[in-house]
Amino acid sequence: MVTAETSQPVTDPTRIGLTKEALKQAFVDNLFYIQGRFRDVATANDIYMAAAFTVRDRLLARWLKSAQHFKESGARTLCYLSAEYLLGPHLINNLINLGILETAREAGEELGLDLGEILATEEEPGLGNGGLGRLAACFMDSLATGQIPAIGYGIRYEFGIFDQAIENGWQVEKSDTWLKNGNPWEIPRPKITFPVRYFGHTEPYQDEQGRLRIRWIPGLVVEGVAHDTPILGYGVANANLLRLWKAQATESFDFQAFSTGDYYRAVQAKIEAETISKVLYPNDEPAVGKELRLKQQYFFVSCSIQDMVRLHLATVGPLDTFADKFVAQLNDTHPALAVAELMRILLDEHGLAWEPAWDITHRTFAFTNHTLLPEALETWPIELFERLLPRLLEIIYEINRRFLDEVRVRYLADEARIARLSLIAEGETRRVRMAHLAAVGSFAINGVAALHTDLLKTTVMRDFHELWPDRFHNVTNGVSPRRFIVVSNRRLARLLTSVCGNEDWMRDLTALRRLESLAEDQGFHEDWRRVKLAAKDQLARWLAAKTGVRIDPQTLFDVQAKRIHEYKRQHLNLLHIVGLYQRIKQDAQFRPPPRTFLFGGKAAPSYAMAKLIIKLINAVAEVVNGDPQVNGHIRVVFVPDFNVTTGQLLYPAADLSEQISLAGKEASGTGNMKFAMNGALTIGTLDGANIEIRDAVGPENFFLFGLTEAEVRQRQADGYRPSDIYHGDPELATIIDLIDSGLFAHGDKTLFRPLTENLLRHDPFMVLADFRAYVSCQTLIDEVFQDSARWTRMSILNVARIGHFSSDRAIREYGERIWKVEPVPIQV
Ligand code: 26V
Repeated sequence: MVTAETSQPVTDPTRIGLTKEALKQAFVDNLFYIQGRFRDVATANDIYMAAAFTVRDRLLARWLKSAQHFKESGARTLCYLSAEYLLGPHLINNLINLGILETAREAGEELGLDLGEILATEEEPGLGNGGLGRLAACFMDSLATGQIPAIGYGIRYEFGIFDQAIENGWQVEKSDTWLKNGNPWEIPRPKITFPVRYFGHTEPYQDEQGRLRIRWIPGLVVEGVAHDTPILGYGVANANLLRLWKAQATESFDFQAFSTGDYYRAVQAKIEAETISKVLYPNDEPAVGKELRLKQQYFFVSCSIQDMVRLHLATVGPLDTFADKFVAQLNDTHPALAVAELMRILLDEHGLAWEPAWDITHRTFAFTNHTLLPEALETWPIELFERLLPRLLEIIYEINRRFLDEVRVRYLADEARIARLSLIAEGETRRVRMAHLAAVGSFAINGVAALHTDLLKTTVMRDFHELWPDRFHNVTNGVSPRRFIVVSNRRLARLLTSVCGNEDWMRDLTALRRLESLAEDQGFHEDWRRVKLAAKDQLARWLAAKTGVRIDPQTLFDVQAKRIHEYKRQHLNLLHIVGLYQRIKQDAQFRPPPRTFLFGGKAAPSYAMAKLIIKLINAVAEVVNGDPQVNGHIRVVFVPDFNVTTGQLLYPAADLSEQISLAGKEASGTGNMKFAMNGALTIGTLDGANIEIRDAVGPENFFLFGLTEAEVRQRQADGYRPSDIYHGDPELATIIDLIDSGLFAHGDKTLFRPLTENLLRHDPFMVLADFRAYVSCQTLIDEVFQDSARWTRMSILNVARIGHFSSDRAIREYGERIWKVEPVPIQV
């Protein structure tokens, strides 16, 4: 083996060996030389760190070799620009990708260590909110596995997504301190830093050739320092780079203040700089007035684009070939400033003229939209923009001027259309529309599921679609089968491998089609049920240890785990539960199969309604679980702190997956895929990727209910009156009245009023309109669940036909249709 930097062979088996003996020796060495500990005094964290360094050593040669080979091959590199990466624990994933999980377990045993305990010590890097951030992590996994040269760029948040605790039924946010024990996976690169400017003003000047140029005199300069993490592919030697930027004060800035004796000013500047990468913002909170958030966006985008330009100049050379060497994907609008930043660097720093600079920029970027919710579309007040990023705003104005000229000629001065397309929204406060900046600056625009892309074309991006129909694509999301089957569900993975005869399904999930031939096999049914029961049992044991709550693995596990949001309709699920509770108490004949309802998910800290929904789930749980009359029939549990780690326990244990958003609201959903991959059946609406999942697994293996997106539009156009539904459905009325009665609030009749009143008066997500269909569908589910052979067959067929929803497929589609990148295999 040869490293890139010295070209000297690395042969030391304690650094690279994959045998049990080599792993043991490496662990002992690392515990001593890196952690500085003897075994008998080593803490759990010391042991975890020594194990992590042992694995990291084995990544390094692959990583450096990949970098060297990519450089030599001149292959096109994909840069994924994302404000979020919700990676989940590294150690287990890397052990699996290296193919040494069992060897490591044995090595641990011989050293008297339990690998399970070591794995449980890792604090997951929660550098994302939910779907969008986890998608970025799945994509990094699939890029490396697909051998595509790639760099993921983002922010090294010191505090990731908050940890959720439940106190008295309410969500309480605790700060996430994932770095407190050190992060063995990252390598800081103090020499790879870039300055990022803020505030100040711009001024024109003439360069040596007599051309007019613009100079930005900043009011604040902050430095971004690269922190690199290797991302190894599964079963290949390719390892890609995840480069996250940490903000620090520039040295010169400190110096200036010190030399005038102004110590506090220097410290202040340091704090201000470091604040930029301090904390992850909840992405599902409107961005109003969040200056720090715009600072963060520009911070990581500027460092990343400067880094790409540096890499290009150092390897390939002239900037006119930049877009041949790099293609950059904008993960939503958070990195949309990259369009203006690349223009700035080409114009101001490299003296290019506008047209060639725009040509390069436009060939570099592609843009993914992840939501249609109008309140989620990012815009920034001009006033803030102008103050914080004066040069960027000038460039955006010029992009807009040229763009609108094009529109004016094309549509013969259609002023209304020009106003709709403009990068600047006029109004009381003028604002920059980030989605428009991303769209104008990109050669491709995509949605994340078929329905979502169609809606994108006909609603929020309609004018852009009319202008440039060929730029629009759909790439339906996918999830990593390594993370969501192999890591999460070892028993299922073993069963799948025994059926397939090998592990190839782990990188070609469509190979699971083979399972179809066993869908009726009674012996196989037993194996299948045993795997599911074991996962349910594991969740039950974990939950009991963690929260003291006991659940029965023999009951139907009905799970809704995702961010809490009204459009996702956790409260529709609750109405069904309250209805069941009421009927079980009042009708001794009514005894559906016992169910355990499990919820998991975080609410944005300032989203009062979502927090009230969490409170109601816990309040219903308290009454239902405490009522001996319904014990043994239904149980309700809120699983605290839903994240990648707890998700890994929930997905395998679910019998039923709740995907019940209002049609047209969930762009794709990816939890729907994770559950189905683990053999859960879905109850779902025709929303997001549910539609494609249902087509793939077969409509007979999917529990469909609810209005279609077209019906939703029609009902709303007709004037939707939720109170009519309440008055026309006595069972529903009883349920809502029960919530209002104080039963779930120790007599307080007002606590849940904001929720019930909203449902009766506005019901923006049409919970009441879909209630009856949902309950009927749940009744059908009770029936089918009692026919265990039927349920098992449906479950097997879901897994057999879910292959399309692997992120490997999604990455292949991006690579072929959008990025035009080729695999570059690395040999160990
Ligand atoms: C942002 C906001 C901001 C204002 C308040 C409401 C709201 C709601 C959601 C969001 C998140 C937008 C970005 C996002 O995470 N989208 C998710 O992306 C996933 C990956 O493509 C996709 O599966 C989910 O359906 C989509 O919600």
